[in-house]
Amino acid sequence: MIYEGNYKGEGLKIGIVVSRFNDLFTKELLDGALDCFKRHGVENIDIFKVPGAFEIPFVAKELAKTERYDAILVLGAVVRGETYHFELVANEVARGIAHVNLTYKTPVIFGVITVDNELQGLDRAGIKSNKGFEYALATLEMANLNKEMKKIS
Ligand code: INI
Repeated sequence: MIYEGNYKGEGLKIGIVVSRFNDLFTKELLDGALDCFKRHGVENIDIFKVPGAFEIPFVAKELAKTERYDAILVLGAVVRGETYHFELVANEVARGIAHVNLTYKTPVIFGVITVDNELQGLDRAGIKSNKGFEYALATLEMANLNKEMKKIS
């Protein structure tokens, strides 16, 4: 037997956590994700906005705890600067989301782009592709796979 999540969005409830820092990119990622969800029939979406990527894991954790969502998508953009702050934020958001994923029963999809400069950010958030759309597809897949897994558990 092979278990694989499909991309159907009908009936799913999705939570999105999106950070405002570098919103040139995060707004585009959010647009791409919403476009994907809409085209796949998702009607039930709650969006939670936070100041920066560092704040994302806290909100993702609170949402996961409720078990109200079929999946949670987190969106952020960390751009390498002159200082060590970049590494701290990038590492902590990844670590925090991994922790939420392994602690609660709701899949959390990691849609935080980490780039060296603004041009790389634009490539990922609109010019060449929109990673937000791709992350939303992964969110649908994990939401549906999790539903399948619940049936056999
Ligand atoms: N937040 C980001 O989302 N992206 C960044 O690139 C970034 N950098 O590099 O500083 C960033 N910093 C802010 C951080 O996420 C927190 O909001 C802040 O430290 C308050 O806790």
